Amino acid sequence: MFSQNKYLLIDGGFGTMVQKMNLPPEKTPEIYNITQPEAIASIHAAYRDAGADIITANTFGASRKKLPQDVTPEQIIRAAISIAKSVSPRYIALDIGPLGVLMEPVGSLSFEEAYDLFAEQVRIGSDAGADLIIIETMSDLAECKAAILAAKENSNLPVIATMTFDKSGRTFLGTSAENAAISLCAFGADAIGLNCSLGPNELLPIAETFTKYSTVPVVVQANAGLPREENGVAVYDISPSEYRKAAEKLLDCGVMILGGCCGTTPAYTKELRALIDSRTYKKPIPERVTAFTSPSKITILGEDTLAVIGERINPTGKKKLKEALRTNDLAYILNEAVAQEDAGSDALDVNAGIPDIDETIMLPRLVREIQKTSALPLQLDSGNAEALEKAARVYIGKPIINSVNGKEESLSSILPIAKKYGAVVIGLTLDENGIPKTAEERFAIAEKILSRALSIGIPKENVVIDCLVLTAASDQSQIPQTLRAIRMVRSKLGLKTVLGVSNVSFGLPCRPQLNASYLCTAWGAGLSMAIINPLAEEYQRVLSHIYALNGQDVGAANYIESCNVQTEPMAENKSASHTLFDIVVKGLRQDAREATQKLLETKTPQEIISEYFVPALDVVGDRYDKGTLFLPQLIASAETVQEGFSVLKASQNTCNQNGDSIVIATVKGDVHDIGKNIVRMLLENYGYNVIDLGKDVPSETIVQTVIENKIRLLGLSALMTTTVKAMEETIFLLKESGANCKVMVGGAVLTEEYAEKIGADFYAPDAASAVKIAKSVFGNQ
Ligand code: B1M
Repeated sequence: MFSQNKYLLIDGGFGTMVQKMNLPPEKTPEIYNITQPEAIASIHAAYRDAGADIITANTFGASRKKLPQDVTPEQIIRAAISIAKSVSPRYIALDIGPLGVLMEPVGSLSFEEAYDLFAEQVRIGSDAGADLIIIETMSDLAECKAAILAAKENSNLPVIATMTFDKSGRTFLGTSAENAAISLCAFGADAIGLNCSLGPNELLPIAETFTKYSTVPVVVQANAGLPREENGVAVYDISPSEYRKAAEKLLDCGVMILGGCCGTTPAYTKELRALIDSRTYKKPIPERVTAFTSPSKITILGEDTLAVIGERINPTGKKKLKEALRTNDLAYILNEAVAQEDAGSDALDVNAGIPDIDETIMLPRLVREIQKTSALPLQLDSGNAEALEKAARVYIGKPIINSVNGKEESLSSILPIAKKYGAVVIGLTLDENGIPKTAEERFAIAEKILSRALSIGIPKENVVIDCLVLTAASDQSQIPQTLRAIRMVRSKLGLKTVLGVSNVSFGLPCRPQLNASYLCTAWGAGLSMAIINPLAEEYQRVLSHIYALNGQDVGAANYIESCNVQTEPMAENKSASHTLFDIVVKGLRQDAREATQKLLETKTPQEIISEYFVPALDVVGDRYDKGTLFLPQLIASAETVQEGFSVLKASQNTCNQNGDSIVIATVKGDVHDIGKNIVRMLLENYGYNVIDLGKDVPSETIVQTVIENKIRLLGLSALMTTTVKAMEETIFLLKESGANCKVMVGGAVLTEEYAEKIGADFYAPDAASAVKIAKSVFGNQ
């Protein structure tokens, strides 16, 4: 369908059309497939008549997770495809939207659960006669990967995958456009792109990034401009002809498949039809880059740049790490991850290969845990194909696989995994005869690995060659051979290269200095990635020089700064110096309990909250606001506080209850409950009986609880400008009910004046003032 290299047109904003029809309300629009088939068919017919090649069946939310319990995906999807068929379009797409719950590590839905839900939709849709699958409006790379894999493994249909971006050019979970383009290609979609959120003008720069990097056709389904509210309904700010003008620029930059999203009626489709019929598609030539990604980070290897792969999560020669792997000491391993990230690594090597551990369980586990804490891309390091396959499957992003080699067994077992998961694969220049002595022989193995990779469809840029460092102590003549092999691989094959650098000095004195000099030399020969200990001071120094000279350190700013300050020697392992503040900022959940417990020896819980938890969360919130840290890290920090907080709670003496009851809740739409939980702890400490209704609590539930329990003091918390409205509504409802109950409100967005404006009786800027208010209300101060 996409290989014909011709423009294709998808229909437009289905929801917009449903709204216009004023149908009787339903829990989800997919139910209309059963209750209003004629109406749905008429929408499809209108888009078909306007010229759409692809009609999107009404299945966006048809997963078991989102549908009401009394209908099944089977009923909804079969009905939807049959309605779409009834208008005889050119192609019918099974539409798959997000599941509506966040996936691990940000939320609680596992990769396997998400996969199963998508697979069910795919099997039904494919069996019912869909011609293709559109996975759309995704903001989470993990969810997108689960959906694409489910589509590919459970059908033979072509798959379009599109994500949705905000004005910052990132998805809601922090994935940039270039990262999304490269990752979605790696996941194996047949066409990729963007939909929803913004209009075609605003999406143009993102589309340009997609066409720059995508190796498959690019799709754009923009909204009809930016929405504004008119009489409670969203209206969009550009007309069909303006949309066409903007879409022309999208086609100029190489977009092949156009369609519409919110606000685009058949009138827009008609304009797009006329536009694409007036042009011939010219396939853009993508920039073929060697890149690896995680949800919020991407590294693209340049011609002269050097990327650092932290080697400290590889147990070879590391007693403590071996012990940590044996005893499941994740805290130690995550600390290593964070320390290497802090030291400027671009990716982390992850290896779980010790004799008494099942790598097929441990490697995917480490991948999941490290991705919860570190934002860096990972290098999955194993010779065990099954372990690599399992780890690559759950990895969120485009990983590096370390490694394949020239042996037949390795080529036939590892390359298919690299192909399936779109990974960058490291090829070691050794084969059944061991490591060859000459550069020419190593080059020949590199050639063989590349040709085998190409033969199964791995693109050239995804192969990186390791020309292998031997130790100078055993054979000095081998050092120039490796460097020559690097030069040959770079110049003759045009491939990037990698080395485990530190091996060079084995058996010699002053190893760090020798390693650093060798790193410099290898970079000069064309090294692209160095697997090293990034915490070693000598490496740090040489890297700062390389970066200053090759422009990775723009304007040599970091280098100049480092020359101006008296630096302290780098500790071998920073983890020992982590304070509770650092632990929260870094989101090191596993360390929070011990650090909190230790602090309790010298500080009160209130001091720990105000000196460590709150300032650390402020730093995290500030970085989130500035876009230097993303939702997964925000969540990791919040969960770290919750861990520490549970220690504080357990440390509190059970108090005599004074009998006075207080209801507290975080209001509807708001899930921030750390502050409210602190207030609860302190109130309980002062003997109050606290009925904690939790977070995201509807006004009605709060008011009902107050009335039923004859409560005299209600405490409400809200942290977002958008949820203060729910607080106001709750107060209004409470006053209207005539309950004899005072209301105190708290939360970072509130002020004294605002609290008064929304009808609260008291404003509590912190937990201590909440206690003072309670004392004044109950007259026990
Ligand atoms: Co989010 N978040 N968050 N967040 N989060 C904020 C609030 C934000 C300011 C960050 C930022 O952009 N700089 C921003 C809100 C912007 C705004 O509206 N102005 C924001 C956003 C945008 C979001 C999301 C929309 C992000 C997204 O998904 N794209 C999302 C919203 C989800 C939702 O609620 N629908 C979201 C999600 C999350 C996490 C889940 C990751 C996590 C919350 C986990 C949890 O609470 N279980 C989280 C966190 C941790 C924060 C920050 C970093 C920290 C909040 C906090 O716990 N502070 C926050 C930035 C910041 O505030 N620095 C941020 C520490 C706490 C002790 O302070 O709650 O103020 P506070 O409580 C104090 C006082 O205010 C008072 O006493 C407490 C103790 O002294 N107080 C009361 C509070 N409640 C009281 C009630 C009382 C009395 C006193 O009576 C009952």
